[in-house]
Amino acid sequence: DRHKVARALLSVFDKAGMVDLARGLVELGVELVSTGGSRAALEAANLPVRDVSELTGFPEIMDGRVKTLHPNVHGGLLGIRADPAHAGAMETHGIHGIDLLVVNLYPFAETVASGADRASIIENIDIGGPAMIRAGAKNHAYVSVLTDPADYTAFLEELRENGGAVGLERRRSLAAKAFGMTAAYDAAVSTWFAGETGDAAPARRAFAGTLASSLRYGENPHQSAAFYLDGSQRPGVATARQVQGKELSYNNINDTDAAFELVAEFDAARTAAVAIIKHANPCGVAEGASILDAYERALACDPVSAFGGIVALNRRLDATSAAEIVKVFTEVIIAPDADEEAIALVAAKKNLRLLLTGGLPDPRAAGLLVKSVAGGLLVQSRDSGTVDALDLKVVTKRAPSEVEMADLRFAFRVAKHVKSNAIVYARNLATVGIGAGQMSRVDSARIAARKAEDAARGAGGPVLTQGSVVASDAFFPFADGLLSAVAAGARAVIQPGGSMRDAEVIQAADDNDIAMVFTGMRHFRH
Ligand code: 93A
Repeated sequence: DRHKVARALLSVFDKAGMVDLARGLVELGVELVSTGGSRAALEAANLPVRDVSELTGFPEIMDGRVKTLHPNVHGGLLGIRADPAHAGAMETHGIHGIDLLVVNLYPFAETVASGADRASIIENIDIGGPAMIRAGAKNHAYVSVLTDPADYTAFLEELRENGGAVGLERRRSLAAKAFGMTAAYDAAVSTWFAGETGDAAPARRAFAGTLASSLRYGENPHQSAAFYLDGSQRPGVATARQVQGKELSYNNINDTDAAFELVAEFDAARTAAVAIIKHANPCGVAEGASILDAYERALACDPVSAFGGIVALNRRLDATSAAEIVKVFTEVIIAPDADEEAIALVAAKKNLRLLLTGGLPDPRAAGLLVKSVAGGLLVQSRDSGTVDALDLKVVTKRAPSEVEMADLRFAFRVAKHVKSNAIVYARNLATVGIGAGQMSRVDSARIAARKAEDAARGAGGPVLTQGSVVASDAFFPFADGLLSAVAAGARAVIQPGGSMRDAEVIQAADDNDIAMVFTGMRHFRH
């Protein structure tokens, strides 16, 4: 099952290790063929090499878009030497077999990551490289395909030990690696396109991603887990710099993402905002005059749940805020940036992770969300709806006051990031009670109100739902959910509307002098 390597085609973007490999091949009597840049590098090292144009009888054209896409190359890679018809075709057309292919591709993901323009990104979609890699890997019965410079040394060693021949086992494992590489490459291209268009349908196979890290375990210790990058470079937990602290766990990553996407809903130029997250749901969110002010008000919503939580900021972490945050046991702090003094304060808590993202993700940006179900993947565009873009309609006799309106917008912004059914009470641009993930909306309303009572008891202060506003992520199917909010003391309501019983719900609001606005947009989240 050994196959002698007589001729090699080298066409690499990343030239690392190529000259050493080529020198070893020449010493073993292998003939080298190569494309423009690779050939120049080999010639500069004084190695004998023929240009691929000699093989094809065709120059590189269209700025290199067509250089190896030719039957003399692909016939040489795909021909079954032992098949008389294939061998005859090679003879007739003067096609010489290629036994070794050394290729690595145009750096597509790196070009996207560098922030390059569309034209450069498109130009860095390698076509000829993957075509050759797939051809050679398919014909691994004869062809060895090297796609990773890390494999060069061991490959040369095997050749040297076997008189210039390579075994089937290695050819097969190189083929497996090659197809994995081209699959991941095309997944990155597809993910980029889908991210641009926000259209989920073409992306059904787009989620190979690039392995960022193997995690110690998954949601539970008996589950294995890994973290992949999707190449979008969206600022957040995947691309953040971890300044300090323990390794992030699966749950940390999930919760930190929820926290940062929520806080990114608040334009940092307009206001400071802080979100505290537990089990992917917020237990306190507030805007504030400063990060410190926002943090203190967010914490007041549910200080019991905030223990062991994740804190996300929409602005730079300053020293005074850091000093307050570290007083409460916190798993992760994520912020666009941090002062040196703040970093020093966090350093006192060795395990606390500090993540700096360099910026906020755009809440309106297109992108995809993926979730697996038995036997399938569910893919959808991200919920990029924001309350700012909505046409809010007052549906009650009483219109909300200006202060109520600001609180309603705030509450609806938060409700988008609370698992359904979501009920959010807010007052003075801070949450005062959050009900999440219940099977009935009335239960979410009751839980939110009860949490506000608990917080009031803990603080020895008034129950803050009195005179608050309330947001619901979806319409109230019956008046009972609204009446429960009224009972808790809410004075204004924001909800999508659209229930069969809207009239009944509006009537209940009017009977209680409640101001209500419809958004026309639902924010389910599961
Ligand atoms: O532009 S391509 O898609 N068209 C081709 O025919 C082709 N053949 C090889 N890109 C092509 N390649 C790629 O060129 C290889 O995958 C490799 O990354 C690069 C090597 O070019 P050079 O040797 O000129 O530096």
